Amino acid sequence: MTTYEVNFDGLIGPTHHYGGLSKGNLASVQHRHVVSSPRRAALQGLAKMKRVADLGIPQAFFPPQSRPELEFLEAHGFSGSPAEIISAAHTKRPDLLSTAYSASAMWTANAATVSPSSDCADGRVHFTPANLQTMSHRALEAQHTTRMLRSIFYDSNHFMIHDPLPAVAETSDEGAANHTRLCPSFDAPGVELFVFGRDLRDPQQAPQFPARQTLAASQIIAKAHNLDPGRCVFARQHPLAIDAGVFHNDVISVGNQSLHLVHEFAFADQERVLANVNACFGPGLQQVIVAEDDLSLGDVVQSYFFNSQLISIGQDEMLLLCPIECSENVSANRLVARLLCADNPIKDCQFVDLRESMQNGGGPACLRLRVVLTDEQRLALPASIFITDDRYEQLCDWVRRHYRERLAVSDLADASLIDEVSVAMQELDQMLGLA
Ligand code: SUG
Repeated sequence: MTTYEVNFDGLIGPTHHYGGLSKGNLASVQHRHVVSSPRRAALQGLAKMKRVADLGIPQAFFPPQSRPELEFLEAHGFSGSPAEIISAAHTKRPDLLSTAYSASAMWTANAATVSPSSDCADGRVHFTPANLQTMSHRALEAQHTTRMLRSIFYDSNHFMIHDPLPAVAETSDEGAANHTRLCPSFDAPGVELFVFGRDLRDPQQAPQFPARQTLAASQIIAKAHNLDPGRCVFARQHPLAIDAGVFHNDVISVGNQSLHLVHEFAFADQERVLANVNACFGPGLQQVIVAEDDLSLGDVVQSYFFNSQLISIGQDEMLLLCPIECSENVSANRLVARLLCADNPIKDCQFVDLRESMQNGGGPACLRLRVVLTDEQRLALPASIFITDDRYEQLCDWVRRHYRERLAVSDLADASLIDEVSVAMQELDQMLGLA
């Protein structure tokens, strides 16, 4: 039985724009109200998916969520026809209109925490959809994500989709972006590293920027997934990192199989954390620590080096799929060159242009949810969500026909956008034939 990792990327939605909605995410704040290009964004995302698929690695996607979320606006007191709601929200609360129109479900690393069947006592793949309760535009995703996961991973012999944790401060959860799995091979039991920013029982050194994940949330998920407690490590994010703009752990460390790349300031109490991970893993784990002198926290956030995808391309061979910004950052570029020459499994590095997503703080790794599957589990999924040459062409064509080239925040007031999006989504539903 073959076991491998499948990347599920978020297909970037037609209302991608720069709302400046995420405090603590420097790119989001810096690009507030810049004019976006939904079409370019989606084509960039699709090109990344195609690049991975062309490596022979199974690549799938999740459809975008339908926007605007009119119920959210109604809950804020707006009423009438959709056009009336949009117009009134635009006049009185443009921030809420931007929230209701956010395409943030594209960052599927925040869709759920996933534990493969070899880690879970009942032999099923477990998913806990993230409640994303810290940011109101992201909290809108959780219910829809749960329904979508249940429709794609519908076979309960293989998959267990839990409910999201209660959307309250105590159980604040952002999914796989704060979860790393290390394993000797994909079919072997792994070590699951859960990273949190806040422990409500120990509020020392709270960062100024929001710490989006709580320890309690990570602990509940580990338990619900039936993980072996001897193979789970819980680590607190370094508050300095959060305040430098590292709002998720996948902006400051990345792991794949037996390789873990970690910045010096990824975790508070870092030595102990890495020693614990090493002890749980057993022999064979390679931990590469990147020093602040080699890549400063400022460059970590500017280049998004750690948000590269670290992809297995053969026995003990990996490819680093970096955001193009790494090639433009002197320190990140030097680091990549050094890693390629050093004794580790990274054999190749490629750069990918995802600037539209990056300007909202979403790099290559943010755009994908990793799911380790056996052949049998993969066969239990709808074939229509996998990227083949034909599907890629079909989706690019769909994007070119339905997405706007430019979208300013003021364009969200244009009532015809609702119909445009709805027509596009109906056609996509038909193409995919999902329940
Ligand atoms: O949650 N940006 C997202 C970026 C998520 C990146 N994901 C990972 N690191 N895995 C966020 O902050 C910006 C939306 C706006 O401002 O319009 C935004 O939501």
